[in-house]
Amino acid sequence: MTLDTVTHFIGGAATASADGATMASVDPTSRTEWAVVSRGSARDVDHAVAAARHAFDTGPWPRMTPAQRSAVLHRLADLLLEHGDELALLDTRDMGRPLSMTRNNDVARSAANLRFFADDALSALDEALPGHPGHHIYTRHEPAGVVAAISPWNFPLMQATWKIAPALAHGNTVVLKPAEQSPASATRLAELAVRAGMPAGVLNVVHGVGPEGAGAALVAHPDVDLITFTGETRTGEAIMRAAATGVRAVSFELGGKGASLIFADADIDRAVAVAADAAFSNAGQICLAGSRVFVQRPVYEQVVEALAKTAAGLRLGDPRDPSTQVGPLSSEEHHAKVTGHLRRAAEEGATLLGGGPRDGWWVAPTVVVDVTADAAICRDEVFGPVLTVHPFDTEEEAVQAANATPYGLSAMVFTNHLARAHRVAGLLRAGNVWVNCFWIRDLRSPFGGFGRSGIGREGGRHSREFFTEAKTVVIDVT
Ligand code: TXE
Repeated sequence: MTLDTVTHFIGGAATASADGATMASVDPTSRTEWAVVSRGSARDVDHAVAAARHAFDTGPWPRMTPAQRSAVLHRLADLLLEHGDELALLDTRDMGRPLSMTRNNDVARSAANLRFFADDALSALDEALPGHPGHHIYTRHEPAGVVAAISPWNFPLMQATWKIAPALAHGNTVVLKPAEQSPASATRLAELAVRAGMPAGVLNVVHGVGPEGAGAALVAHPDVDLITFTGETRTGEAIMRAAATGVRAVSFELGGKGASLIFADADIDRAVAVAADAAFSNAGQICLAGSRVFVQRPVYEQVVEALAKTAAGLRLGDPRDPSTQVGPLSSEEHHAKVTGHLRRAAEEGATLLGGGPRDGWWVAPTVVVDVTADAAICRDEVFGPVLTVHPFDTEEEAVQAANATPYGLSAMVFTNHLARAHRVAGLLRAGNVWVNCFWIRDLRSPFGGFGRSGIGREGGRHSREFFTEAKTVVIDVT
C-alpha cells in the first residue's frame, strides 16, 4: 500500500525537512501507518520563522485593511467547506474521531472560527481619551508579529483554526506546529490559505515532535513574538520557561478535570444524557470533559444506573461508519495511559461498571464508582471515555468537591432551582460553567481556565488583546 505524504508548508510551498527526516502518522483504527510526515528540526523551524518574519516585516498582510484580510479569511472558510469531506477524513485517519463528527461538526466549526474572527476584527474599536485641551490622546491595536501556534490532536482542524483565525485576522503571521499524531489537515489548511489569496509566508506549518523537536525549537526561537498553546499542563510549564527568554507573551489552554454536579431537583433524564455526553464524546478526549460526576444522595443510585446504561448503549466501531459514536483512542501511547488508569483504579478497590478496554485501541465508556477523591483516576486528567461518580449531601459539599482540583476549565450544573443555578455557577472555580447543558459556545466569550488549566483567555475581544500590541498616541494640538 502506498502511503500518503504530508510535508511542512513554508513560505507558500510544500517543503520537505532540510535533513530529509520523516515520521509516521498511524491510523488508530487499523493501527497501521497511513502517512509519511516530514519531521521538522530546528533548521526547518528557522526556515519557517524566517518566512513568517519576512512576511510580517515586508509583506502586505499586517498593512492590509482588516476588510482585505477578512475577505481572504472568508474565502478560506469557503474552501474548507468545499473540501470538507477530504479534511474530515484526514482528521479521522490521523486520530480516530468519528467521521460523522469531523465531517458535520469540525469542518463547519473551523469555517465558523475563520468567519467569526474575520468579522470580529472589522468591528474592533479603539479609544480616544478626551479631557486634555492641548493634546489629542488615542489608542491603537497593532499586529504583534510572528505567532507560534502549537495545537493538540483531539480536534486537529478545529484547534488549528481556533488559533490561527484571530492571529491572522489581527494582522500577524503564523508558524503552526500541529500535534505529531494529527498533522495532515494542517498542511492542507495552509495550501488552501494560499489558494484563498493569503500571501506566501503568512501561514506556515512545521511538523515534528514536541520536546527536543520542532515544538521546543519553535517556542525557543527569538524571532517568535507570541505563543498560543493547547495541550498538557506540564508542556505548558516547559513552554512558559522557554517564553521567559525574550519575555514573550503566552496564551495557554491546558488540561482539565471537569465536574458535573447533579442536584436532586434536576431533570434527571436530561442531566444523565448531558453528563454522559460531556464525559464520553470524542471518547473523552476533550479538555472540557466532565470526568467527575457529583450526585446528590437521594438520586445517586438512580443516576449511577442510568449513566451505566447510557455508557453501555454507546456504539463503538470504525470511525468511518456513520453510526459509530465512540472511535478508538488516538494513539497506542494514549490507549496505554487510559487503560493504565482503569487498571490502577480497579486495583485500588474501585468498581468499574461496564466499559474497559476492547480489541485495538478502543476503550468502552466506563463508569467508575466506590472511589475516593484522592485516587489517581479522580485527580489526573485521564482524557478517555471514563467518568467517576461520587455522592454528596449538601450544595456546599458539592461545590467544595468540584473545586478540589488544581484544574479549573469546565463545570456543569444540573438543577431546576434558579437561585441555586446562579449561586453555584458563581462559586465554581472554572472558566466555563454550563447549567443544564454542555458545549454551547459563543465565540465572543472568554475561553480559558482557572488555575493549572491555563493562562489568558481567547475569544472575541480577549483574542484581540492577546494577538495585538496596544499603543497610546499623544499629539500636541496647541
Ligand atoms: O500533549 P502535549 P500530548 C492532555 C491529555 C493528554 C495529555 C498528553 O491529558 O493525555 O495532555 O497529550 C507539543 N515545546 N491534553 O502528549 O505533549 C506537541 O508536539 C513545544 C489536553 O499530546 O502537551 C503537540 O503539538 N511544544 C489537551 C502539543 O504540544 C511541545 C489536548 C500538545 O502536546 C512541547 C491534548 C515542548 N516542550 C492533550 N512538548 C487540551 N487541553 O485540550 C509537546 N509539545
